[in-house]
Amino acid sequence: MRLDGRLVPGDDLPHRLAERLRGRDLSAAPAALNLVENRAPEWRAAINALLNGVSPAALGGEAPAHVVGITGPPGAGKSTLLSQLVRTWRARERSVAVLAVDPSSRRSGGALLGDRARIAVDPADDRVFVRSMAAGGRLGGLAPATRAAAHALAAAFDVVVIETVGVGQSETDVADAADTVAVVVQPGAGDVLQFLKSGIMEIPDVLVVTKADLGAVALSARRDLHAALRSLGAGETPVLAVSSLQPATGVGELADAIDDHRARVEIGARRLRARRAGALADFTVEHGERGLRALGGRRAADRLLEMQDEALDVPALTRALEAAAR
Ligand SMILES: Nc1nc2c(ncn2[C@@H]2O[C@H](COP(=O)(O)OP(=O)(O)OP(=O)(O)O)[C@@H](O)[C@H]2O)c(=O)[nH]1
Ligand SMILES: [Mg+2]
Repeated sequence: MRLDGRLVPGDDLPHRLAERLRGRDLSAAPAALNLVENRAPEWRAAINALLNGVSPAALGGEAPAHVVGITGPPGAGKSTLLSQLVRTWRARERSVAVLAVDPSSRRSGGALLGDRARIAVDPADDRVFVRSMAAGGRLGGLAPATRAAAHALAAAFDVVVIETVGVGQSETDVADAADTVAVVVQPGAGDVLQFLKSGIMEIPDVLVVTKADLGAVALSARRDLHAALRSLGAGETPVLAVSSLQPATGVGELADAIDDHRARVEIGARRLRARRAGALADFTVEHGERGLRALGGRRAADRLLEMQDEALDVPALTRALEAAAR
C-alpha cells in the first residue's frame, strides 16, 4: 500500500505503529511522528487509528509516561537545561522523548526544523528521541500534531517532554497537555514575577531559575519568586536554582521535584483534562471561532466535553464536538 516508500491512506501502518508503541518499542517513534505530522484531511483517519490504538481503552489504563512540560521566556536556558535533565533521567534508566516546539514556523517541517532543538544528547543512545515540531498559531501554543505526538509517545517512553517558548497566558496550552509543568526563568527576568503576581500566569507545578552560576542575582530571583508564590498561597511550590553549564548543579534536585509532583498529582484527572483540552483545541483549529459559536461558546463546549464518557480518546471527543456543532 505504499507508493515510493511513502504511506498512503488506508495503509495498516497506524495499527502496527500503535501495537509497537503499546509494546514499548521506542524505534516506532520516528514513524509515529511522521504520521501525526501529516495534517492533510485524508490522513485524519490514519492519525485517529494511531491515537485510538494508544488510548486508555487500548492500553487498559493511562499511558505510563510522565508527560513533562518545560516552558519559559526565550533564551531562559530551557534547551541547555534539558540536555542535563535528559542525562539525569538516562542515568536513572528512563527512556526520554523530547518534543521541542519551534515558535518560528507554523508549517510542519519535520526534519527541516531538526536542528533548532539545541538539545545535546548522545547520538548512540537509542533510548532518547528528540524532535522539533512546528508551533500552533499563538506564541507558546501547541499544534494538534504536538498533542498527538505526546499522546502516542506516552505509551512507549518513560518520560515525554514538551518544550515550548512562552510566558503569561501562552503557557496554558502546555499546562493542559502535561502531567507536570516546569516554568524556567533566568535571573533578572522580572516579567515572570509580574505575570505570577498579577495572576496572568497560572502557578506552575515547579519553578526553575537557571544560570545559577551567575551567583547572587540567581539567588535573589529565587527568593523573589518564592516570596511571590507564598503571597499567592502557593508557598509549597518548589523553586529550584540550577546551572546547566559544567559543572552542572541542582539538576538532580530538579528531577526529584518533578518526580515528587508526579507522585502527588491525580494522574487520571490530569489526563482527562488534557484529552478534553486537546479535543477543544483540535476542534478550534479545524472549525475556528465560527465552530465554537455553533457550540454556544467555550463554556458550553467544556460542559459538553464533561458529559462525554471519560475513557474516550481525543479524536472521539473531537467528533462529539463536531456532531454537536452541526
Ligand atoms: N551562564 C549560564 N548560561 C546558560 C545556562 N544555561 C543556558 N545558558 C546560556 O543561555 C543561552 C540560551 O540557552 P538555551 O538553552 O538555548 O535557552 P532556551 O530557553 O532553550 O532558548 P529558546 O529555545 O530560544 O527560547 C545560551 O547561550 C546558553 O549557553 C547556565 O546554566 N548558565
Ligand atoms: Mg530552546
